[in-house]
Amino acid sequence: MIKQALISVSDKTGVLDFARALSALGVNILSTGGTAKLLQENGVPVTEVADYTGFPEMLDGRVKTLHPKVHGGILARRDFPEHVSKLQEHGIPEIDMVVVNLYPFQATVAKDDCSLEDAIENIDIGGPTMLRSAAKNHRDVVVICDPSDYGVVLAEMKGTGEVAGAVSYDTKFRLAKKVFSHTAQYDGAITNYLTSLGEDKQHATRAQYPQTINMAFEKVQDMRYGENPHQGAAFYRDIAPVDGALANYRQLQGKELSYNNIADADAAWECVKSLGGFQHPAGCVIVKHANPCGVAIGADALDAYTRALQTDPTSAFGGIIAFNVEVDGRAAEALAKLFVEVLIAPSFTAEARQIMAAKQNVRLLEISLGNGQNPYDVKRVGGGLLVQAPDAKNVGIGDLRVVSKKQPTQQQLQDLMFAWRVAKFVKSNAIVFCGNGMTLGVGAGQMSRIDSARIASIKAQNAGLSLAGSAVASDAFFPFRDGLDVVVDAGATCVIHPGGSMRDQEVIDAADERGVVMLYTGTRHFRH
Ligand code: 93A
Repeated sequence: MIKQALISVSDKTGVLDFARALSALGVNILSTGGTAKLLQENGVPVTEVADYTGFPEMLDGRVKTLHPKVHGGILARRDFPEHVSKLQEHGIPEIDMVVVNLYPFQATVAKDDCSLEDAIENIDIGGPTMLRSAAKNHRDVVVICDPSDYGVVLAEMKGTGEVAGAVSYDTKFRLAKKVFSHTAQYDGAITNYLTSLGEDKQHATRAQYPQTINMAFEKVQDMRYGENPHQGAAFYRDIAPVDGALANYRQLQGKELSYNNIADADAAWECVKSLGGFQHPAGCVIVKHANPCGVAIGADALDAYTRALQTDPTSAFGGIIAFNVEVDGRAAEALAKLFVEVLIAPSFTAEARQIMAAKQNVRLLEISLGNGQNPYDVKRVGGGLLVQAPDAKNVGIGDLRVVSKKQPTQQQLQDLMFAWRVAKFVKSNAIVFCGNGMTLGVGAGQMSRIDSARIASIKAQNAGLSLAGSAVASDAFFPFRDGLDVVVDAGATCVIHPGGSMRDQEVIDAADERGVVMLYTGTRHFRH
């Protein structure tokens, strides 16, 4: 039976209704200053902790609840007679429920003008202490650190479970686990912040990469296996995934996602999200083994898909396909003819869903478009972690520099921009031939740029696509003229790459000699 609850919350969402309901169930409520005031003003009977302990809140609120009458009441084991008699000896009533959420440390340090002083004052001490006490003693104490749990707890208290008016052990255990994960994250955020401060300890000179990095993830699902069947695996997502991130997916139908599905879906989704701003509104990306094997823009989903599929219909078999526009019935009909593992789009029309329902194995993922950026891009290496800023750079027309004698036409500029955008998502060394808003040949993941160029042109040939007059992008500069000769021999008439090689002049001269257009981006897009 819950007879007494302590409520002390910074985020006051939903707390008034919850406290009112507790009070109606006969629970005695203790509260700290601000929370008590809110309850009192709204007619909920409450005792201030200061009156309860006989000690005023002191030191600007730094000491409010750190008192044996509070912690004894939370931590005493109800099944240990010595604990129970100790409480009686000192006149300490039991506290059966703790409802606390913490000073907003993360939100405080996220502000540009936050001083070290502000940050420190927002390190909650009493709150986590109560949460941890209650979570440790979860067998007898209900602990709530998240307003979204108020409803569940109330429902159990009102219901007629094992013991009428009681919260089940399973719920208490779940809430306790949540608390330790919450306080660990909170301490992690404090460590990240403090170890990012420079010599002068001022917020203004915070390093982007702190001395320690604490990152918190929560499990979405176990998977049958990892990259290969002998590897176990699970998928975890950020506690709060950024807007538009793959981890926000809503699966509408289909088998469980596999490890490789999720990895490839991410590659497809990131690529298709970057296809905005071209002359056609719809974009489609087909991914196989983490590389785009067909990318196109088009008038609508069907048009973009039809064109993307032309690049490499063989590899597209069993692929992952992403759109940046709604998938309608016409597109779904075409898609239903191909063996597809995963389809991703911001939305599917009812008609499209009906058509795909006949292919229950296809996983349908809905994710809203967004432009959130993960703060870190990480890669595990033996015994460590490589951390970098994500490759968020999207080169614009204004960043380009024409280095050849020949000037590009408008159409060439568009095609070069498109090829460059796609090349960013192709594993290095990347060579991408494009024309008219679609990929014509993709060479990926080769140790030699020349081999990537040769492969891209062979693939175009295999697909029956002509490279005559095509645009080509190379994710890094051409170190010698030989790579350029291969793409021009294949039919390219305009080339885009970062520039910056020791032999830039040799390569520019080659472009002029061959009579092709050449542009520099000044930016490289290695992807490994
Ligand atoms: O300053 S504290 O670290 N010291 C305490 O003893 C203490 N007790 C509760 N912070 C403390 N709290 C926190 O006060 C709670 O975690 C909660 O976030 C906040 C609620 O204060 P109020 O009820 O005055 O708005």
